[in-house]
Amino acid sequence: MSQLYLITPPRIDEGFLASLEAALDAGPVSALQIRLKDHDEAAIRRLAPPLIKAAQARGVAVILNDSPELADALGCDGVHIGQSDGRVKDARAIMGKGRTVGVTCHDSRHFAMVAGEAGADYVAFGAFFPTRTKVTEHVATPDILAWWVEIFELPCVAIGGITAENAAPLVEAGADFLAVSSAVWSHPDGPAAGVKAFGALTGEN
Ligand code: TZP
Ligand code: MG
Repeated sequence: MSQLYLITPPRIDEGFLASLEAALDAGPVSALQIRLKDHDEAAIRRLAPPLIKAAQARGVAVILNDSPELADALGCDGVHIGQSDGRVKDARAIMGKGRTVGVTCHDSRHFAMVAGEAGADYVAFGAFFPTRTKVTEHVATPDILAWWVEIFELPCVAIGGITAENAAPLVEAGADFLAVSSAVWSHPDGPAAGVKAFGALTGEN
């Protein structure tokens, strides 16, 4: 069993709050990553607070992508940093011990071990499947998850093109979290149906 970790679409408008609330109320969601790649910082500062409030009110941890400084300023529960977003140590200094620092590790065992050693709270591997949400530079396979969970206690996140239909091998390999964007927001029957579709994989049903 894995937990669902939602990622916002890269571009949103004010109407996204209703979609988010519908998704969060549809089934178990453990974390929300605010990843607004198509917006500048001023827009993120304007768009993020209602999303953060809605998620935190439901006990969902809010992780901001890219910037520990902004994550802290906005009152997020954590930050997700890429390999070029600075060091885990610096993110930790800003976020403190009580909040989450997650690290993108692509398909690299080396990056994951370095992140774990530096004190990350989770490592993220991907992309497992073709995705239109991010340009794919690295492709991961489920064996990296199986290797990680065999050796380390630190949670691992699977990311990239994950749908309710293709996720089973990732769950079987031991992914602690399935990080999902378009399979929820672009589900033909809407975001609530998108979350419900993951029910059997995430413990609901
Ligand atoms: N990192 C690797 S793939 C990806 C990110 C942020 C996008 C995930 O979105 P989707 O729509 O679930 O493929
Ligand atoms: Mg980044």
